[in-house]
Amino acid sequence: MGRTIIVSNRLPVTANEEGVGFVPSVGGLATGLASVHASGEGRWVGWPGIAAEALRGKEGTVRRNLAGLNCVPVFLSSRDVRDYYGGFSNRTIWPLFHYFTQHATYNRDHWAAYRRVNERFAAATAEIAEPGDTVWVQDYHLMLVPALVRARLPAVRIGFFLHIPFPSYEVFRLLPWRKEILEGLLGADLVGFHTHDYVGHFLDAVHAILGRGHAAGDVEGGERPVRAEAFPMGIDYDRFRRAAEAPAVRREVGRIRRHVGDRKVILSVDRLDYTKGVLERLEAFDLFLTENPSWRERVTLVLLLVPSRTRVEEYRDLKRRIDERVGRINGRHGSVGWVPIGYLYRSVPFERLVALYRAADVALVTPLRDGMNLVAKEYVACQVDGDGVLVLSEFAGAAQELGEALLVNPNDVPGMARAIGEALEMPRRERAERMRRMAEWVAGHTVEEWAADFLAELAARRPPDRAPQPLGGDGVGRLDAQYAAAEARLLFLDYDGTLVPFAAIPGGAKPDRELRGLLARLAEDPRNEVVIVSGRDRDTLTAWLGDLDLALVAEHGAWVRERGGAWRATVARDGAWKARVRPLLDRYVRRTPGAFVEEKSFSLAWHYRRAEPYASQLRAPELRAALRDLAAELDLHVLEGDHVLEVKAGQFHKGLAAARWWERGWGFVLAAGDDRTDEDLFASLPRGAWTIKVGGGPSRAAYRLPGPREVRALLARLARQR
Ligand code: GDG
Repeated sequence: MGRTIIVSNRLPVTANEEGVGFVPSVGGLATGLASVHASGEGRWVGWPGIAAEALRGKEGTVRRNLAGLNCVPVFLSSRDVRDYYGGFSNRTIWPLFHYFTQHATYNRDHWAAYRRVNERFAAATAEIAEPGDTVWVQDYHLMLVPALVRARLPAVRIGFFLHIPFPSYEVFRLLPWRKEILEGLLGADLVGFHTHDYVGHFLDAVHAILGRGHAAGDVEGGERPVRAEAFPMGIDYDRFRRAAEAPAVRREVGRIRRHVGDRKVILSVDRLDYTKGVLERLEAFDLFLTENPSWRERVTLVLLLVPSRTRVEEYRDLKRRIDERVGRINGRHGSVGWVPIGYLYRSVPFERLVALYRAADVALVTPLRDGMNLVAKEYVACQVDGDGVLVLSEFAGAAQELGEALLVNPNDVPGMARAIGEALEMPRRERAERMRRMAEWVAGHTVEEWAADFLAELAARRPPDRAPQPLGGDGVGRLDAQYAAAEARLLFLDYDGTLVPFAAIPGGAKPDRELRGLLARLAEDPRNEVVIVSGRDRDTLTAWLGDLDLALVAEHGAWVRERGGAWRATVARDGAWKARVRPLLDRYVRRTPGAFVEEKSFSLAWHYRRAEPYASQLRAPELRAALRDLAAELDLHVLEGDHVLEVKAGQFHKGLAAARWWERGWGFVLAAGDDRTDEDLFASLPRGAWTIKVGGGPSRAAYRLPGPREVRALLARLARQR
């Protein structure tokens, strides 16, 4: 196995201005990935946390010193930091992905900086990555990096993990650069999120915006398979557990306890951010005290807020409002001997944080939106006495794992006030039972396992070299040579998506002059047999191509017209089944705006290319399921093509239809097609045939061409050879 290269906005260490000293960053990510990074030859690519201007002339020293820690710096100027980090990352993506659309700005300069900086991260990564290495990109600052690295190193394994929520399609689509962001992410082999909801939202967006569906989390189409999956991040459970039991922390807990006397302690810990729901939380505490005067003087809320993004207007404004509200609550409810809210606006050392966790009777973790929220898990890990109650927002990713918490809707202030009361008055046995279950979960799903699971899934991804190879260079030379040398050549060409691009309605894909000329020239050569193998009906093929000297296969092999011959059916005709199926398809047409039914002699096709992607994404699987029983009863086959479900009776497919040409010996056989029905054709061909998948997605074909334009270019070259 190769090395693992982690790529994140920040390195796990921060440089000082001399570029010689480094302070470790202690966030959850740094600890979680420490084991990955420490093991063997790994590298970590990121920003050393200090603007390039301050390090001018010392870059070499920084680079060398960081190399000793297996770290590779990406230097960012203060302008880069302002526009890429403070700008696009934190004023566009952060608010939008947390559903704060009112705070999101759409600034083109910020976007340009984001692209530029993502390019730089990709270049730095590509410079050190080798075939066999695994690249693991972290978080919303670097969403373009997977595709940018892929463009430079097609064979490397790339993973991406998003630490914040992925919003629903209706919110994501507000982003002017939504397409670029998705394409950036799809450069990865595996895209990870904290919860299944986020995975679902991401797949919805990929389908609606890029038109690429998915089967059980595997995104369809594209050059390589891409998988989206949930990997809920955990914490370093043992580290918190050990710290909570350490003598120094015990002493600190004793001091806190002595200080608050027999009052209950409610704890709240966040980075100061509008997503955290601090104002609503304060309002709930206020209401709780108003409605429950008996609790006055008997409870203290410790509000720990870590300063963050202090230069951004919204954050300064929020800080002012929190200060005011804390003052108001303390003024209104407090007494000479009791301050309801102990307010700390700073960061505290790790041991002190752990002591606060352990001392707290209740943790109030009520963000309006949070990707995961590690504070909730850390609180659980620190309850070494098996006591304590967690009140948790249902909008934190953690809520999906910690179902024994008291779950609240942070917008429902009275509901939160009630939950505070419930938490304070919960019987000891119930508290212990709930905490025991949560602790078991947190202990069993640590951050180390999170990283290991993600990397194991990434390693299990199908190696890209088993997919069709791009047809170019050497391949083209051999193909041309074999064609030139062959006395008898057989060419199977699918029509829609292969020779012409898809049209919104089936009638819109008529062959143009260039195509007809091209086919005529190929057919003219006495050594060639050209067969158009299509899903279309006979009449259309006759009208469009009937005058050329071609063989035609219609309706996926149900009809064959040899050169100069007449149409002949390959299966017996019995249309009785249609009367049963048609009403079902019609019902789904009425329920799916834009969908329509095409009737062919042996089949009925339900097309949804023009349908609203969101609706068809719901309806197509529903219809497929509804057809299943009917198909079993009437002995029908349901085929899935590109944006079409087709029902047919009898056994016929493109591969069976092609068999009639095998009697003759051929020196050159080529088949090109773009959808699933062409896979039957590819599978039926003898070894040595040139099979070409047109467009993205997995295929049995040996080669791949991007689209109809490239197919035509290939055919034109062959036609010129004579
Ligand atoms: C993202 C997502 C997701 C806090 N105050 C102090 C302190 N902390 C530590 C906590 C905890 C971390 O900061 C905060 O973790 P969160 O999970 O709440 O949020 P972020 O890491 O900022 O952000 C989030 C996470 O990524 C992981 O994927 O859960 O949803 O937004 O570890 O302990 N640490 C110390 N002093 C403090 O005052 N020492």
